Amino acid sequence: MKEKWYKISDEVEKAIKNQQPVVALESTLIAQGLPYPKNIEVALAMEEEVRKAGAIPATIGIIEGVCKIGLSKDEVEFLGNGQAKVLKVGEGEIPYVIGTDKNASTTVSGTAWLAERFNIKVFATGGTGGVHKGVTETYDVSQDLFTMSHTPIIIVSSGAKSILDIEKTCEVMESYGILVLGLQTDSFPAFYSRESSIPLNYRVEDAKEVARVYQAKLTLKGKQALLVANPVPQEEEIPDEQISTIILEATQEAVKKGIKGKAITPFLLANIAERSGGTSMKANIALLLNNAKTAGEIAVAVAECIGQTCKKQIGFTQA
Ligand code: PSU
Ligand code: MN
Repeated sequence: MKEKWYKISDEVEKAIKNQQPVVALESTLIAQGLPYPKNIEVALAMEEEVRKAGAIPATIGIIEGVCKIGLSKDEVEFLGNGQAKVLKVGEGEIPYVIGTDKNASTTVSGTAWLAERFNIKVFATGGTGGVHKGVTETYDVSQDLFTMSHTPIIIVSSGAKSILDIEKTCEVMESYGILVLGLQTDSFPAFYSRESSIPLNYRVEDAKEVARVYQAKLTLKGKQALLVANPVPQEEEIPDEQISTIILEATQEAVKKGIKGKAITPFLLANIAERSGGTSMKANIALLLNNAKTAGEIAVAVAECIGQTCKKQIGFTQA
Protein backbone atom coordinates (compact mmCIF):
# COMPACT_ATOMS: atom_id res chain seq x y z
CA MET A 1 0.00 0.00 0.00
CA LYS A 2 1.26 3.46 -0.84
CA GLU A 3 1.50 5.99 1.95
CA LYS A 4 -0.01 8.96 0.19
CA TRP A 5 -1.79 9.74 -3.10
CA TYR A 6 0.67 12.50 -3.95
CA LYS A 7 4.39 13.28 -3.78
CA ILE A 8 5.79 16.78 -4.11
CA SER A 9 9.45 17.01 -5.09
CA ASP A 10 11.66 18.61 -2.43
CA GLU A 11 12.50 21.56 -4.64
CA VAL A 12 8.88 22.33 -5.51
CA GLU A 13 7.69 21.85 -1.92
CA LYS A 14 10.27 24.30 -0.63
CA ALA A 15 9.41 26.85 -3.33
CA ILE A 16 5.67 26.64 -2.61
CA LYS A 17 6.23 27.00 1.14
CA ASN A 18 8.40 30.07 0.62
CA GLN A 19 5.95 31.60 -1.86
CA GLN A 20 8.58 31.52 -4.59
CA PRO A 21 7.44 31.49 -8.22
CA VAL A 22 6.49 28.02 -9.48
CA VAL A 23 5.18 27.01 -12.93
CA ALA A 24 3.22 23.79 -13.48
CA LEU A 25 3.76 21.88 -16.74
CA GLU A 26 1.52 19.14 -18.14
CA SER A 27 2.43 15.58 -19.12
CA THR A 28 -0.13 14.76 -21.84
CA LEU A 29 2.01 16.57 -24.35
CA ILE A 30 4.85 14.28 -23.23
CA ALA A 31 2.96 10.97 -23.29
CA GLN A 32 0.41 11.60 -26.04
CA GLY A 33 1.26 14.92 -27.72
CA LEU A 34 4.75 14.63 -29.19
CA PRO A 35 6.74 11.63 -30.52
CA TYR A 36 9.62 10.04 -28.55
CA PRO A 37 12.40 11.15 -28.01
CA LYS A 38 11.51 14.72 -29.06
CA ASN A 39 8.88 14.78 -26.26
CA ILE A 40 11.50 14.26 -23.53
CA GLU A 41 13.81 16.86 -25.02
CA VAL A 42 10.98 19.42 -25.19
CA ALA A 43 9.69 18.66 -21.68
CA LEU A 44 13.15 19.24 -20.20
CA ALA A 45 13.74 22.32 -22.37
CA MET A 46 10.45 23.80 -21.09
CA GLU A 47 11.65 23.27 -17.52
CA GLU A 48 14.86 25.08 -18.45
CA GLU A 49 12.92 28.05 -19.89
CA VAL A 50 10.96 28.33 -16.64
CA ARG A 51 14.22 28.32 -14.65
CA LYS A 52 15.84 30.94 -16.87
CA ALA A 53 12.87 33.21 -16.19
CA GLY A 54 13.50 32.85 -12.44
CA ALA A 55 10.83 30.30 -11.48
CA ILE A 56 10.79 26.62 -10.44
CA PRO A 57 9.19 24.11 -12.86
CA ALA A 58 6.77 21.46 -11.58
CA THR A 59 5.94 18.93 -14.30
CA ILE A 60 2.88 16.96 -13.19
CA GLY A 61 1.96 13.35 -13.96
CA ILE A 62 0.80 10.16 -12.20
CA ILE A 63 3.03 7.13 -11.62
CA GLU A 64 1.69 3.91 -10.09
CA GLY A 65 -1.22 5.80 -8.61
CA VAL A 66 0.86 8.58 -7.04
CA CYS A 67 0.31 12.14 -8.33
CA LYS A 68 3.76 13.60 -8.78
CA ILE A 69 4.04 17.36 -8.34
CA GLY A 70 7.47 17.84 -9.90
CA LEU A 71 8.50 14.80 -11.97
CA SER A 72 12.17 13.81 -12.01
CA LYS A 73 14.01 13.38 -15.33
CA ASP A 74 13.69 9.59 -14.99
CA GLU A 75 9.96 9.89 -14.41
CA VAL A 76 9.54 12.13 -17.48
CA GLU A 77 11.41 9.45 -19.47
CA PHE A 78 9.20 6.72 -17.96
CA LEU A 79 5.97 8.48 -18.99
CA GLY A 80 7.28 9.44 -22.41
CA ASN A 81 9.28 6.53 -23.81
CA GLY A 82 6.28 4.47 -24.84
CA GLN A 83 7.23 1.38 -22.78
CA ALA A 84 4.70 1.69 -19.96
CA LYS A 85 0.94 1.91 -20.36
CA VAL A 86 0.04 5.53 -19.66
CA LEU A 87 -3.60 6.68 -19.53
CA LYS A 88 -4.55 10.26 -20.41
CA VAL A 89 -6.65 11.84 -17.67
CA GLY A 90 -8.50 15.00 -16.77
CA GLU A 91 -9.66 16.04 -13.32
CA GLY A 92 -12.58 13.61 -13.26
CA GLU A 93 -10.55 10.46 -13.93
CA ILE A 94 -7.75 11.06 -11.43
CA PRO A 95 -9.43 9.03 -8.62
CA TYR A 96 -9.44 5.93 -10.86
CA VAL A 97 -5.71 6.23 -11.48
CA ILE A 98 -4.99 6.71 -7.78
CA GLY A 99 -7.34 3.93 -6.69
CA THR A 100 -5.97 1.36 -9.11
CA ASP A 101 -2.27 2.37 -8.97
CA LYS A 102 -2.09 3.12 -12.71
CA ASN A 103 0.15 5.49 -14.67
CA ALA A 104 -1.33 8.52 -16.35
CA SER A 105 -0.46 11.75 -18.06
CA THR A 106 -2.48 14.75 -16.98
CA THR A 107 -4.21 16.99 -19.54
CA VAL A 108 -4.74 20.71 -19.05
CA SER A 109 -7.77 19.71 -16.97
CA GLY A 110 -5.88 17.23 -14.78
CA THR A 111 -2.78 19.38 -14.44
CA ALA A 112 -4.56 22.65 -13.65
CA TRP A 113 -6.72 20.93 -11.07
CA LEU A 114 -3.77 19.26 -9.30
CA ALA A 115 -1.54 22.35 -9.52
CA GLU A 116 -4.16 24.59 -7.97
CA ARG A 117 -4.71 22.15 -5.10
CA PHE A 118 -1.04 22.52 -4.28
CA ASN A 119 -1.21 26.30 -4.46
CA ILE A 120 0.68 26.65 -7.75
CA LYS A 121 -0.54 29.79 -9.47
CA VAL A 122 0.77 29.55 -13.02
CA PHE A 123 0.68 26.78 -15.62
CA ALA A 124 2.18 26.66 -19.13
CA THR A 125 0.91 24.51 -21.96
CA GLY A 126 0.70 24.55 -25.76
CA GLY A 127 -2.96 24.68 -26.60
CA THR A 128 -5.97 24.10 -24.40
CA GLY A 129 -8.76 21.74 -25.38
CA GLY A 130 -12.16 23.06 -26.37
CA VAL A 131 -15.25 22.47 -28.46
CA HIS A 132 -14.54 20.03 -31.29
CA LYS A 133 -15.75 20.51 -34.82
CA GLY A 134 -18.90 18.51 -35.41
CA VAL A 135 -19.90 19.00 -31.76
CA THR A 136 -23.59 18.86 -32.58
CA GLU A 137 -23.10 15.23 -33.61
CA THR A 138 -20.40 14.13 -31.18
CA TYR A 139 -21.00 16.28 -28.06
CA ASP A 140 -17.19 16.39 -27.80
CA VAL A 141 -16.28 19.30 -25.53
CA SER A 142 -12.97 19.01 -23.70
CA GLN A 143 -12.97 18.61 -19.92
CA ASP A 144 -10.36 21.41 -19.98
CA LEU A 145 -13.17 23.97 -20.27
CA PHE A 146 -15.07 22.49 -17.33
CA THR A 147 -11.97 22.53 -15.11
CA MET A 148 -11.13 26.08 -16.16
CA SER A 149 -14.60 27.12 -15.01
CA HIS A 150 -13.79 26.35 -11.36
CA THR A 151 -9.99 26.44 -11.03
CA PRO A 152 -8.42 29.84 -10.33
CA ILE A 153 -5.01 29.41 -11.92
CA ILE A 154 -3.25 31.34 -14.69
CA ILE A 155 -2.89 29.22 -17.85
CA VAL A 156 -0.51 30.38 -20.57
CA SER A 157 -1.36 28.91 -23.97
CA SER A 158 -1.19 29.77 -27.67
CA GLY A 159 -4.90 29.48 -28.21
CA ALA A 160 -6.57 26.58 -29.93
CA LYS A 161 -5.67 24.94 -33.20
CA SER A 162 -8.30 24.59 -35.85
CA ILE A 163 -8.84 20.93 -35.02
CA LEU A 164 -11.29 22.69 -32.70
CA ASP A 165 -14.15 25.03 -33.46
CA ILE A 166 -12.37 28.12 -32.15
CA GLU A 167 -15.42 30.35 -32.24
CA LYS A 168 -17.57 27.94 -30.21
CA THR A 169 -14.66 27.35 -27.81
CA CYS A 170 -14.49 31.10 -27.13
CA GLU A 171 -18.26 31.28 -26.65
CA VAL A 172 -18.19 28.52 -24.02
CA MET A 173 -15.31 30.22 -22.23
CA GLU A 174 -17.32 33.41 -22.12
CA SER A 175 -20.35 31.56 -20.73
CA TYR A 176 -18.20 30.05 -17.98
CA GLY A 177 -16.61 33.41 -17.15
CA ILE A 178 -13.13 32.30 -18.16
CA LEU A 179 -11.34 35.58 -18.76
CA VAL A 180 -9.03 35.47 -21.78
CA LEU A 181 -6.22 38.02 -21.78
CA GLY A 182 -4.50 38.68 -25.09
CA LEU A 183 -0.81 39.14 -24.36
CA GLN A 184 0.16 41.85 -26.83
CA THR A 185 -2.56 40.65 -29.16
CA ASP A 186 -6.10 41.68 -30.10
CA SER A 187 -7.19 38.36 -31.55
CA PHE A 188 -7.48 34.82 -30.19
CA PRO A 189 -4.35 33.01 -31.45
CA ALA A 190 -4.85 29.91 -33.58
CA PHE A 191 -1.92 27.85 -32.24
CA TYR A 192 0.21 27.59 -35.43
CA SER A 193 -0.90 31.05 -36.54
CA ARG A 194 -0.62 34.22 -34.48
CA GLU A 195 -4.13 35.39 -35.28
CA SER A 196 -7.64 34.14 -35.89
CA SER A 197 -10.81 35.88 -36.93
CA ILE A 198 -12.01 35.94 -33.30
CA PRO A 199 -11.32 39.28 -31.62
CA LEU A 200 -10.11 39.49 -28.02
CA ASN A 201 -11.35 42.43 -26.01
CA TYR A 202 -9.01 42.21 -23.06
CA ARG A 203 -5.44 43.00 -23.99
CA VAL A 204 -2.45 43.18 -21.64
CA GLU A 205 1.08 44.25 -22.45
CA ASP A 206 3.26 42.35 -19.98
CA ALA A 207 3.59 39.89 -17.11
CA LYS A 208 3.04 42.61 -14.50
CA GLU A 209 -0.37 43.43 -15.92
CA VAL A 210 -1.35 39.75 -15.91
CA ALA A 211 -0.29 39.55 -12.25
CA ARG A 212 -2.42 42.55 -11.32
CA VAL A 213 -5.50 41.11 -13.03
CA TYR A 214 -4.90 37.80 -11.25
CA GLN A 215 -4.50 39.58 -7.94
CA ALA A 216 -7.85 41.27 -8.54
CA LYS A 217 -9.38 37.87 -9.31
CA LEU A 218 -8.09 36.40 -6.05
CA THR A 219 -9.27 39.39 -4.07
CA LEU A 220 -12.74 39.01 -5.54
CA LYS A 221 -12.55 35.24 -4.96
CA GLY A 222 -13.17 34.51 -8.65
CA LYS A 223 -13.28 30.76 -9.25
CA GLN A 224 -12.32 30.50 -12.92
CA ALA A 225 -8.96 30.16 -14.60
CA LEU A 226 -7.31 33.16 -16.19
CA LEU A 227 -6.29 32.23 -19.71
CA VAL A 228 -3.32 34.12 -21.14
CA ALA A 229 -3.33 33.91 -24.94
CA ASN A 230 0.28 34.08 -26.09
CA PRO A 231 0.77 33.85 -29.88
CA VAL A 232 3.42 31.57 -31.42
CA PRO A 233 6.72 33.47 -32.05
CA GLN A 234 6.61 35.25 -35.43
CA GLU A 235 9.54 33.35 -37.00
CA GLU A 236 7.86 29.99 -36.42
CA GLU A 237 4.33 30.95 -37.41
CA ILE A 238 2.58 28.91 -40.12
CA PRO A 239 0.08 30.98 -42.12
CA ASP A 240 -3.48 29.74 -41.72
CA GLU A 241 -3.99 29.04 -45.45
CA GLN A 242 -0.96 26.70 -45.33
CA ILE A 243 -2.01 24.63 -42.32
CA SER A 244 -5.82 24.69 -42.64
CA THR A 245 -5.91 22.23 -45.57
CA ILE A 246 -3.68 19.81 -43.66
CA ILE A 247 -5.89 20.06 -40.57
CA LEU A 248 -9.00 19.50 -42.68
CA GLU A 249 -7.49 16.37 -44.27
CA ALA A 250 -6.41 15.05 -40.86
CA THR A 251 -9.90 15.66 -39.47
CA GLN A 252 -11.49 13.82 -42.41
CA GLU A 253 -9.16 10.87 -41.90
CA ALA A 254 -10.17 10.71 -38.22
CA VAL A 255 -13.85 10.63 -39.16
CA LYS A 256 -13.19 7.91 -41.76
CA LYS A 257 -11.33 5.79 -39.22
CA GLY A 258 -14.02 6.34 -36.58
CA ILE A 259 -11.60 7.84 -34.04
CA LYS A 260 -13.41 9.44 -31.12
CA GLY A 261 -13.20 10.60 -27.50
CA LYS A 262 -9.83 10.81 -25.78
CA ALA A 263 -8.05 9.37 -28.78
CA ILE A 264 -9.04 12.11 -31.21
CA THR A 265 -6.69 14.90 -30.08
CA PRO A 266 -3.53 12.67 -30.03
CA PHE A 267 -4.52 11.20 -33.42
CA LEU A 268 -4.94 14.61 -35.04
CA LEU A 269 -1.70 15.96 -33.56
CA ALA A 270 0.33 13.03 -34.93
CA ASN A 271 -1.45 13.09 -38.27
CA ILE A 272 -0.92 16.84 -38.75
CA ALA A 273 2.78 16.48 -37.85
CA GLU A 274 3.16 13.71 -40.42
CA ARG A 275 1.30 15.56 -43.18
CA SER A 276 3.19 18.83 -42.64
CA GLY A 277 6.57 17.09 -42.78
CA GLY A 278 7.77 18.47 -39.46
CA THR A 279 6.81 22.14 -39.99
CA SER A 280 3.93 21.90 -37.55
CA MET A 281 6.15 20.27 -34.94
CA LYS A 282 8.69 23.10 -35.22
CA ALA A 283 5.98 25.66 -34.56
CA ASN A 284 4.54 23.52 -31.77
CA ILE A 285 7.91 23.31 -29.99
CA ALA A 286 8.63 27.03 -30.45
CA LEU A 287 5.34 28.02 -28.86
CA LEU A 288 5.74 25.53 -26.00
CA LEU A 289 9.15 26.96 -25.09
CA ASN A 290 7.88 30.50 -25.45
CA ASN A 291 4.87 29.78 -23.22
CA ALA A 292 7.13 28.24 -20.57
CA LYS A 293 9.29 31.37 -20.59
CA THR A 294 6.28 33.70 -20.44
CA ALA A 295 4.72 31.64 -17.64
CA GLY A 296 8.01 31.89 -15.71
CA GLU A 297 7.94 35.68 -16.05
CA ILE A 298 4.29 35.80 -14.97
CA ALA A 299 5.02 33.58 -11.94
CA VAL A 300 7.79 35.97 -10.90
CA ALA A 301 5.44 38.95 -11.29
CA VAL A 302 2.69 37.15 -9.35
CA ALA A 303 5.06 36.31 -6.48
CA GLU A 304 6.01 39.98 -6.26
CA CYS A 305 2.38 41.05 -6.51
CA ILE A 306 1.20 38.71 -3.77
CA GLY A 307 3.41 40.72 -1.38
CA GLN A 308 1.84 43.67 0.39
CA THR A 309 3.29 46.31 -1.93
CA CYS A 310 1.16 45.37 -4.88
CA LYS A 311 -2.01 45.16 -2.85
CA LYS A 312 -1.38 48.69 -1.62
CA GLN A 313 -0.62 49.91 -5.12
CA ILE A 314 -3.89 48.64 -6.52
CA GLY A 315 -5.69 49.69 -3.38
CA PHE A 316 -7.49 46.41 -2.74
CA THR A 317 -8.46 45.21 0.66
CA GLN A 318 -9.24 41.57 1.23
CA ALA A 319 -12.99 41.12 1.67
N1 PSU B 1 -3.63 20.62 -27.71
C1 PSU B 1 -2.40 20.54 -28.25
N2 PSU B 1 -1.52 19.59 -27.79
C2 PSU B 1 -1.86 18.74 -26.78
C3 PSU B 1 -3.15 18.86 -26.20
C4 PSU B 1 -4.00 19.82 -26.69
O1 PSU B 1 -2.09 21.29 -29.15
O2 PSU B 1 -1.04 17.89 -26.41
C5 PSU B 1 -3.55 17.98 -25.06
C6 PSU B 1 -3.64 18.81 -23.76
O3 PSU B 1 -3.16 18.03 -22.69
C7 PSU B 1 -5.13 19.03 -23.60
C8 PSU B 1 -5.67 17.73 -24.14
O4 PSU B 1 -5.53 19.25 -22.27
O5 PSU B 1 -4.85 17.45 -25.26
C9 PSU B 1 -7.12 17.84 -24.52
O6 PSU B 1 -7.60 16.57 -24.81
P1 PSU B 1 -9.16 16.35 -25.09
O7 PSU B 1 -9.43 17.08 -26.37
O8 PSU B 1 -9.30 14.85 -25.22
O9 PSU B 1 -9.88 16.91 -23.92
MN1 MN C 1 -13.06 15.04 -25.85
